[in-house]
Amino acid sequence: MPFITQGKTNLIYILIVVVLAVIVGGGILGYYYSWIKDLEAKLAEIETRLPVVETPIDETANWETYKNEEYGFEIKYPPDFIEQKTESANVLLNITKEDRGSLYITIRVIKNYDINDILSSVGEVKEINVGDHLGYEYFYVEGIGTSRVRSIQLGQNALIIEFDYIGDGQIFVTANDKKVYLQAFSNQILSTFRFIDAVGQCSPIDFLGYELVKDATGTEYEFEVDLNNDEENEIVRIYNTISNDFGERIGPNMIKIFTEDADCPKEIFSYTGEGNFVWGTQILNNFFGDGYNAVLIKDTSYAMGCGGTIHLLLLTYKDGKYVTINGPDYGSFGLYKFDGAKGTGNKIIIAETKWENDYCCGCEHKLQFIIYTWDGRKYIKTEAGITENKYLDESIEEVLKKEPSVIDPK
Ligand SMILES: [Ca+2]
Repeated sequence: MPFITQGKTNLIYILIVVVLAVIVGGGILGYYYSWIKDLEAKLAEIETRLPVVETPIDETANWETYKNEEYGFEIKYPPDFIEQKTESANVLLNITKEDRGSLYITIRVIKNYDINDILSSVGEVKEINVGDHLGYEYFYVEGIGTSRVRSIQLGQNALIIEFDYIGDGQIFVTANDKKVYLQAFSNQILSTFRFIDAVGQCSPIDFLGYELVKDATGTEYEFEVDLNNDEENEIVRIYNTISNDFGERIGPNMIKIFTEDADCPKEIFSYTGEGNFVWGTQILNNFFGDGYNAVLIKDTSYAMGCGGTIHLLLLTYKDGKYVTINGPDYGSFGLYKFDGAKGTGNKIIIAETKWENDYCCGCEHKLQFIIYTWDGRKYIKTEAGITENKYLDESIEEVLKKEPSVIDPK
């Protein structure tokens, strides 16, 4: 076979192969591109179906924050509200602004709140829950005003958040129109309400290793008394340590004052005494004549032999704070009497058992009288007389009736 003919034939073959390759390759490429396009189209379709995620704008971000540490909450409100003067001590916040009428926001505390008291004057009341606190919500209409009220129980008291809209009916014709407007406006503000440090606010009332002192009848030493004269009771609880295996109470007594709030008591005072046993307590009205009440705590320590020493400890409120005041000590066979003229606590008469080589528990003895006078800061001790006669079961009043001169200073 001549070489040239062979060469021509080969060229034709090569051309055919190249043309075929282009056709086939182009087809594959074409198919590939169309597949990619199809895929892109499908992706685009999926993308359009996905929801658009945008960072929400916090409209309340630059609002004013009202924070109340006493009741432990905060709430935000738009900055164009202006504060109003208020006469009532119960009002915590009172702000207003003009917007298609007058808008008012008032936050106040109502002591001993009972929702039943307002049921007759409002329509439907809805029970709600705000941060684990029971609450109520209702609307009411009065003249050209429409109000939304949310109350939140704080123990016996309630925090009241009230929104009032006052408009003349030009913009909102019906009461319901006003209600809808007021609801939208107040919802946003109410959504910013929160209790601050709700856990830290409430104090425990039980303490490891301690129990409430009980008297002989099993009554626990827990008193309601208004010590700081704010017309609200505090709870005074007196604890002693739990007895050990030998029936002894080793640690000292503990006195604590809590705010009167069954749901969330707050500890406001704590004192750890010297004695480890409490003989008795008593509430004393206007004890120093300064208008403040006091609680007497007779505490003692275990003693060997014939009785122990009783210490008169007084819990009261002075110079803006709760304080304990040390009164006199006396032997447990002794007697005492609060005898001040203006405020019984200004003078304390003590009658001590006078031992005269006749040491005997439960026997008659003469009594040594001692007068303690309050000087405004502490008790000043003055020794008085010794009785002529011996006594055992008589009260201090009976002894003084028989021997009145015994309290004359020596
Ligand atoms: Ca009080």
